[in-house]
Amino acid sequence: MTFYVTTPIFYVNAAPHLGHAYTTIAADVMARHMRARGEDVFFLTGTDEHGEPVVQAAEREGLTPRELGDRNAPRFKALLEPLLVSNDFFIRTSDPEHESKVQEILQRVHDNGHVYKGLYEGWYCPRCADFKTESEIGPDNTCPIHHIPLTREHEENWFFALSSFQEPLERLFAERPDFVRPQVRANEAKAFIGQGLRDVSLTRANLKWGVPVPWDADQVFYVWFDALLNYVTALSYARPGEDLTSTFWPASYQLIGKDIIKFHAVYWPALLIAAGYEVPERLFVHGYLLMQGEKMSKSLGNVLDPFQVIEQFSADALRFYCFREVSFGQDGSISPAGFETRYETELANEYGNLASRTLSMIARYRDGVVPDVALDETLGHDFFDLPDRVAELIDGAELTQALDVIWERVRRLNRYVEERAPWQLARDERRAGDLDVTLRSLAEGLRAVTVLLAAYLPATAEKLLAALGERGTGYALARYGARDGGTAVTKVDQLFPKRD
Ligand code: ME8
Repeated sequence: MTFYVTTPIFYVNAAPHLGHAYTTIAADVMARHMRARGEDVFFLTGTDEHGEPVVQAAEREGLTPRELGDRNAPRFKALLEPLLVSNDFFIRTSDPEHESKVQEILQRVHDNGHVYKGLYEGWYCPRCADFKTESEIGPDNTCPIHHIPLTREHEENWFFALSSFQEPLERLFAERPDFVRPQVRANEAKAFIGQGLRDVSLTRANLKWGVPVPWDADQVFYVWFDALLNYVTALSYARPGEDLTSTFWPASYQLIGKDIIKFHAVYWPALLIAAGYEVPERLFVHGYLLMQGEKMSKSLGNVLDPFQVIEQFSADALRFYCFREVSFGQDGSISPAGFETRYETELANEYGNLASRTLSMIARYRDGVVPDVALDETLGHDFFDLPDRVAELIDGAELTQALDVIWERVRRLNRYVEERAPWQLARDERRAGDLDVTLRSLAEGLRAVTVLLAAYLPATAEKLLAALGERGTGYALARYGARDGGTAVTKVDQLFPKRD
């Protein structure tokens, strides 16, 4: 089975912030989890380099848009390794292969009869690169997202006949209730469609920075159509000499923030149908990371620098915090103080201590070898459906709930240590058998949760699984009881050291 997951491609008008890292980590958690389940995974992320958002930022900095892209795209790319993101490809929409594929696909949309010349007259937000409909205009003709005045546009463009997809889109949402998740976002998209779709500019006349329109040398494609197509074009050139389109399209999951739902839930499926492609299987729309109650965004300036957070707390801690603190799908506030608390109470005290106590007790009481005895079935009862439950939640992109059910088991193991008090059993020779069962059961439970946590905490899991004498990370190892006893284990250094 194949699994194709994507993030939005981010504008290169500024450096990446934690909001961008958030979607990328989410996609990475899904990609890692699916790889462990044995799926053939392709994971795409990248940068959006055309359109006004980039042109205007470049002007402000006294650079050409290409120079700005060449400066900022590497900053987005450079974030991936420290974040432990395992993407298979990084697309830039300035790649010549992308540009020529966009031309080929949109020429087909034109030839299929979905494009005509017309006059655009209306309101436009240059930060969103969005032609706003009446219902999307804020007070005094401002952008409700960026709070800047909208510009009045009057342009002769080539139009995409979006209105002719009214019925196919209504059918798509009716037949596939899971196409857009969570439900509230599907309802939003349906409401937008329900107002009646209007045709939309496919090209721009007053802009030079974009993919040239093959049938009209005076125009470039409107940035959103060029950008959306990245999800398809990347597959045609990500692996030199191979075209992965038939293997991975339609995408299994496209993850986006709620700011760009109209483009992905309305324009995108219509464009795909017009071009003769299947629509993605699922679109998951997450909420905003908020700082001091406001969306974290470069225009508001309330951003956290992910590089700094990684340096301070580690990539694993950041990855964990994002999904533990904010319910994936909803808006949620984050703060440096919140990081601190979760790091100490959950990662260091609950998980880190569980790991170090378990391994050091096996070292001290059983010379570092997991006793080869039967498992404690009572504990097994709390673990038996765990891998299936987590898989089911991740299949629904419920990344916070999946982490919650794993964490409940981390806490269960800590309670088990307290209940069994191995240090007391160790004092009584007659209880040696009980101590054996306890230690083996703890080692099994610890490995099971760690295999499941590997998607969230890849560096920690790698260290801990090595200490548990485990070489694989396959999903079968998430089952309590998957391994016999007799394995040699080693102690670990503190997994989450105290910070100054
Ligand atoms: O919209 N909380 O790019 P962009 C959560 N280029 N997620 C956030 C966030 C926050 N505070 N801030 C940003 C564009 N994001 C287009 C996309 S796709 C074909 C083209 C994340 O740089 C979230 O995923 O403005 C959001 O949708 C995306 O960054 C917007 O990035």
